[in-house]
Amino acid sequence: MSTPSTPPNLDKIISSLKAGTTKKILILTGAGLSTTSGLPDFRSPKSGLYAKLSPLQLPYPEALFHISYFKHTPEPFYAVARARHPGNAVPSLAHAFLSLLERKGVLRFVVTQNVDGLEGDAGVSKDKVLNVHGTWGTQRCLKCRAPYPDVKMKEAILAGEVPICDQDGCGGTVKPDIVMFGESLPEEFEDVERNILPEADLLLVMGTSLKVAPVSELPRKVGASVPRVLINNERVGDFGARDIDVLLLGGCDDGVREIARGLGWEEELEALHREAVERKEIIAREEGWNDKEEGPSLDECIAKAAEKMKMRMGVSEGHRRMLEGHLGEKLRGILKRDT
Ligand code: CNA
Repeated sequence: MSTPSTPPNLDKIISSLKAGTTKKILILTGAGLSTTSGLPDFRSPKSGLYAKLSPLQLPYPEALFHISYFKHTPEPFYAVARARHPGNAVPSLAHAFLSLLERKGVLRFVVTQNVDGLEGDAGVSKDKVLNVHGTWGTQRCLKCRAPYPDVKMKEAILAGEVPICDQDGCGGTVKPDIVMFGESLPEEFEDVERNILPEADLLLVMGTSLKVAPVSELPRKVGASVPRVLINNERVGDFGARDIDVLLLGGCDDGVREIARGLGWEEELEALHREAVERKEIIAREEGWNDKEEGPSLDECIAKAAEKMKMRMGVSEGHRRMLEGHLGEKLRGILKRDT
């Protein structure tokens, strides 16, 4: 961590937690929470997904997750799905920290932009979490909206193939229930803004670049007297603009360990983490997700997909320009999920 000793504002927060006066923590998380679980984020300069996509010649990196692009070209999404799917990923220490806060009775709510479900795997109750960008947990046909069986979805992901609806005569593309760019957020997000955010007595933001609206606006909407803690590799949003802000710049796991240590909860946190990892490993084995060591890496998936795309679609400079023209207006400007 960049902070050699506990910052004074963090000391105050720790004292307030110990005294029982902080008891309604609202947490906002992003992809950085899961990078130590082996799932790459989007925007980290070298390891992030966007930095690796150039072989696919997408009009924009975000096109991979844009509903307009996915509707006519789902192949790249599924080609990299295996290396990004959480089936075989285990919760990080930071995920376990969310569960610990719930056990201690101080967790009001978690809003996660992640689609990996690892907070649930760590033991956080379903009613305490909003997966504001959906999850990989379920899937349905884009055309007829029929749910698609988990087993078939798993087969398609492991093969890097596009799953096709199995309803008679449909043939539509299947999409996991994640919220892509250009799709609406769940209504519950409004409920968070209206009812949960005003009650919160602490905001903890972890592992997000705060680049995706409208979730990125949450920290600004928290009352001026409410402490805001950021645990992230870099400073993001308007963190640091308020005197009472606490910035723990560094890894999420290191940040939560520092807080847990201050509270005397470190051993409990480690134990909770170990249990969550063991639990998830059993589930992953039972569900038949291959060991990651045996599966292709993200770079390999991308190289293979690029080759396939070239062969199947004759991707050329001209084709790329045509796609750019088609999608340009939709994808330019600030990328937003619709509210
Ligand atoms: P992002 O834009 O990629 O930002 C990630 C942020 O986390 C950056 O600021 C990084 O510096 C920081 N970071 C990365 N690793 C760590 C770490 N170990 N400790 C501390 N900080 C770290 O991702 P956002 O979540 O902000 O963007 C929102 C998108 C990303 C959501 O719609 C997600 O669906 C999507 N996404 C989700 C996953 C997942 O579910 N695991 C993975 C990749 C992308």
